[in-house]
Amino acid sequence: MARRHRNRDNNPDANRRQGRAIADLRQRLAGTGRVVVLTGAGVSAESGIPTFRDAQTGYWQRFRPEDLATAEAFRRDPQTVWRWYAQRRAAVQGVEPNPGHTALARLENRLSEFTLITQNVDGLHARAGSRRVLELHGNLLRVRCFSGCVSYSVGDGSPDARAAFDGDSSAAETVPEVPRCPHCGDYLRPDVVWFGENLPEQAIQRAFGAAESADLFLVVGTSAVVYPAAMLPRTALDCGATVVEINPDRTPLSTFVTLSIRGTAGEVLPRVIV
Ligand code: BV8
Ligand code: ZN
Repeated sequence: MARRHRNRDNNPDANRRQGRAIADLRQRLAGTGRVVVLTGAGVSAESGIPTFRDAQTGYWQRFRPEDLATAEAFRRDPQTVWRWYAQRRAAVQGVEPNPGHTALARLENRLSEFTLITQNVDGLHARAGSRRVLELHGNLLRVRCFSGCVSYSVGDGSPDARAAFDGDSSAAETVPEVPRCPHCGDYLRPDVVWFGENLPEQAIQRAFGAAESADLFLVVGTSAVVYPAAMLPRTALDCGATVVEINPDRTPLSTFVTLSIRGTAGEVLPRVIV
């Protein structure tokens, strides 16, 4: 389960600081034109999805995510990598968006110039009602032919699509056969961006365009160590935006940003976006 962050109730000073910072951000939001939000795995933690750097549990303890999330790992051992993603797909479909996700969907409905950029692959922003989401790292709920012939989303009704996800529900117990492309016979693979792979051109270009023209750039729930996504807040800062971080922990961004709010997405965002 995602790490529980230290309870702030027993620290009145921290609470006062957090309260002031939240009021400050609420005020900045009220008078702002172009708002851009970048989210990371921390936004989904309160939905019960472990963050990318949370310790892996059970069978997956022996692997580091970075070692599984590569094309080389898949080519070397497709069944193990496919199974890891099948379990994550099943886990994501078994949880709900949290108040942090729904607050961001509310914000999108209020603002005429709003961009939501996510590193997350869990599809929870869309399920919370966010309509325009730039998914920099793809989406767990889609698979595609490794050679690019075809792609299927969970819920697609075609027999080929259903066959692609057949093994998901039992992925925890059995090692499913990795499904193959019905056109070329290559393996199907998760439609996510692995380490060492380029990000979707249009998504990353639009993300940098938004960062360069942002008035207010909000960074929520990311350790800011994965590139090029981690460049976005710095780009926004360099281009004159106000950059605000929401994270229970410090990150490499914390010293650079205009305001750093120590708190969780599910707790802070609904108090900022009321
Ligand atoms: C690229 C999909 C060009 C898969 C992901 C050497 C060789 C090759 C590349 C590199 C290299 N050195 C560096 C690179 C670049 C590399 C990179 O950045 N590596 C890092 C590890 C140094 N990047 C790439 O490879 C990218 N591609 O550069 O292409 C290229 C091409 C060829 C050769 C060279 C370059 C591709 C990166 C995309 C990787 N795919 N996901 C999958 O999910 O399985 S990234 C993965 O990490 C997830 O998407 C995740 O979102 C992302 C970032 O992590 P975070 O979201 O920040 O999550 P994390 O767990 O780290 O942190 C959570 C945070 O939340 C914490 O701060 C925590 O305090 C906070 N938190 C916890 N609870 C809460 C909370 N916050 C709020 N509320 C809470 N309740
Ligand atoms: Zn194919």
